Amino acid sequence: MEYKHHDIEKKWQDRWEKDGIYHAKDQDPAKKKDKFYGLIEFPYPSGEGLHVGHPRSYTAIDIMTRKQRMQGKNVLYPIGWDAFGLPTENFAIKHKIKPQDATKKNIANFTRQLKSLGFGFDWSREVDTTDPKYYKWTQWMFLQFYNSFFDEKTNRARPLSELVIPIKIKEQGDKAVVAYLDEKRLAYKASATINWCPSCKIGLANEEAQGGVCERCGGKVEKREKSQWMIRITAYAERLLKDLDSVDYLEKIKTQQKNWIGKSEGASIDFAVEGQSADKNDIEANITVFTTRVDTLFGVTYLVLSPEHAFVDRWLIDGVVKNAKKVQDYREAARKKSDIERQEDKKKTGVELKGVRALHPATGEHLPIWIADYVLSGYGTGAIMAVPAHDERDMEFAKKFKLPIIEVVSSEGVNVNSDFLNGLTTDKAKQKMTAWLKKEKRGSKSTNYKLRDWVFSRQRYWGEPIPIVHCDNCGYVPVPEKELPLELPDVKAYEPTETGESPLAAIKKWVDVKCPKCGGAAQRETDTMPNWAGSSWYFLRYCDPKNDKKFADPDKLKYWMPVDLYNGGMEHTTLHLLYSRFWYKFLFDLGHVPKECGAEPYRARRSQGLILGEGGMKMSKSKGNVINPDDVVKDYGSDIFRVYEMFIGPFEQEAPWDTKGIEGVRRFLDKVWKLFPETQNLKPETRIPEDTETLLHQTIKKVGDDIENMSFNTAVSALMILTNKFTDVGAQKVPKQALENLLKLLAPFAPHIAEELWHQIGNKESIHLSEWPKFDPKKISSPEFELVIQVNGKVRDKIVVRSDISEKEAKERAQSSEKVKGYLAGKKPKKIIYVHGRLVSIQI
Ligand code: ANZ
Ligand code: ZN
Repeated sequence: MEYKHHDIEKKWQDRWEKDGIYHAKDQDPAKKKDKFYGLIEFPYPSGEGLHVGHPRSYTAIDIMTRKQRMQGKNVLYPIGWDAFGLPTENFAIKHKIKPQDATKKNIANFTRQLKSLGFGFDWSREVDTTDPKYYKWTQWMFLQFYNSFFDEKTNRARPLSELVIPIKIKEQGDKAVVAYLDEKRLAYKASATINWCPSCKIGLANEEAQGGVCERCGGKVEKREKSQWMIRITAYAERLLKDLDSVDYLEKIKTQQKNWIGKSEGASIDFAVEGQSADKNDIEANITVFTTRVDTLFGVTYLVLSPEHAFVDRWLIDGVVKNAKKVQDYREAARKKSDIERQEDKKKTGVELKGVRALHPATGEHLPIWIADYVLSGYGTGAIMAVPAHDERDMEFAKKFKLPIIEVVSSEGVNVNSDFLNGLTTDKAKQKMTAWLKKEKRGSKSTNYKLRDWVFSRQRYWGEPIPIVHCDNCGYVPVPEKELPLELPDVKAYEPTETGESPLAAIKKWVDVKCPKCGGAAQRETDTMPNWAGSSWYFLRYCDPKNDKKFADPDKLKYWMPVDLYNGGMEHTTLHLLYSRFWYKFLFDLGHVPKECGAEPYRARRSQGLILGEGGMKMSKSKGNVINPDDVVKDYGSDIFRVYEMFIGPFEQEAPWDTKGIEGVRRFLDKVWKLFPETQNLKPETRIPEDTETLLHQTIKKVGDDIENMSFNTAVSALMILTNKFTDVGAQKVPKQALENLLKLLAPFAPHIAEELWHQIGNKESIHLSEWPKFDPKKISSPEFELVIQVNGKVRDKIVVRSDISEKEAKERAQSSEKVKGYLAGKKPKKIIYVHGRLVSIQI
């Protein structure tokens, strides 16, 4: 009989579903040891359908969870939909349909595709971020952020109701109290310079505008001032950084997160501004800079403010700047550039602010003040002290504008031209200068992070409505919890408005509401959440997906969390992975995630390499080299597809699609298939040839280890070698149990064919619930061997030694043999050679 995947794959998929063999069972948290929670990034159900990249990640974790299950673990391997987002909205606009309907259709298609691949997902726990029953909790969590503050003393979030309001503030009245509270909230509204994509008409977080281009459309991003909801992720910068030490992530993932958080230790220094107040305590009159090189203070020859710096506005208004027109033009030009362009531009630009000067805190010298776009407004204090001799950017700038350059660190690495710092090494100079600044009250130690607060507003339709109402009397008022979910209304048109407002803003009936607090006229917030919101906590919902009283039952969280293994794309390292760690820590702080779950959501994180098109080009519609999983399943079946995706190359590396490679896998599974039909009367008592038995045990060990190490391609090779061996020996000469072990090892990779053959040889239960084979270490390699000892080319003795004997020990043992001693007659050998695992040859 021929191997026909069509005949068996659908059959087993239906049977597995009917028997519910992949359903995870909630258990008592005390039994936590026996659980395994494997997670893949839930897909965005796009109109294009599944990409061949998706199954690479899903198959890998499918294999690992199947092995865990066979090793007796209670496995949770869930699936769901990260379904809000712009592509669906744009698709809906173009085809004049509702995003809701487009999403439904896309999910149905993805479901069909994923089911055809035989993944062991627990479909009973499916979640969908666009389902109001789900986003009710996303909105509830937003309100938790809104109603919390970060307690610097205990380094954790707490309910705003516990915040002590200073008497001074209370005395100023209600307005001051409200302002004080608003300043502390973890979700807050602020006018921020945001990355604005003029083509998508949407504000983007820094993470979504990397390289100065819009992550969604690839177009150029501009700067724009807009009032936005923000989430104070920066409060967690230190914990997000430090706790990386406690998790098992790929090293490159840790590095990327560390760089993104960008901790930088230095000092802030105040430079008084001449002509303004010279009072040292009047902070308003000081330009504060952030520097990592206080030791170079004597090398400062000018200051640079970012063009957006608030002082520039003030001086323009006060009329102190003599060249106002030039300054204004320059600011306008800077606004159009992205931060990346500003940093990377080698051609420095800038304008001196004529009419204001700063005073050097140590020498009292007058320093010119410039604005230049290489100084960013969002980092540090938005102002720098320029040390052209030792900072490359300042050097380029000083050369261009003919500003003085003073060397203060010699090539020997000690300070020069630096008064009381002369002769000190950089470290010592930093210490001394920091102490001096402190004593003079002109500066202090300071730590900066590159991480920015999370821009949480999107001016689009297809996202979770932000559950806030604005009332002229009461300010921002949360939608009462019992009114959640605040559902998206039906809209006629989904296009963003020309002004950049969300389409929701155009629905007066939805916008106008009564204020939940005072009952007066109020308006709903029309911005929606970014699609990173729903994905920040979905792994918690999987633990208890149908709960309508809580986002998840604490006992269920205690049992399942943390996720034991999370796999996903490298492109999500600084976005989703960081956001979700933060979101989790916040819920943890408030006690919504129980202590027993641990401070980190994911114990381990891995990442797959991209699958490229044939020849190694990135797959893309425009190149016409996209491989459609449906076609592969139709032509080859899902088992071959799965095995091929694992065999394509090392899991963490990119790999090009190769039709010849998939043919090779087809031959392999054909061989497995052929091994069985002639074995109707397999004899359990058959004695296995010794070398075949050794290979079997070696393969059990290797496949097991390889799966744990995610070295799937080498595991597949080992299975191929074992199959060839069994074929050569002939199935009749191999005991039934050995053949069963081959099937068990194959089952996680090719679940359908393994199940079919398993039943053909008489088993009744699913192979996926059978026990993972064990190897016998004694049978893997003989632990001893016979060491031959030659003297002048003639064999004089043979001794039995351990197989892991070292060269040194082998030579010593050879020389101390009684027989050999007779030939050596006390003479020192001229030469001794050791041939590993075989002989020692002595020359005298
Ligand atoms: C003087 C100096 C001398 C500096 C020197 C460096 C070398 P990281 O490590 O990235 O934190 N800087 C500070 N704020 C800035 C801003 N808003 N835009 C652009 N540059 C800014 O870098 C800190 C250094 O970057 C600071 O230390 C400052 O230049 C500059 F030999 O001060 B330094
Ligand atoms: Zn009100």
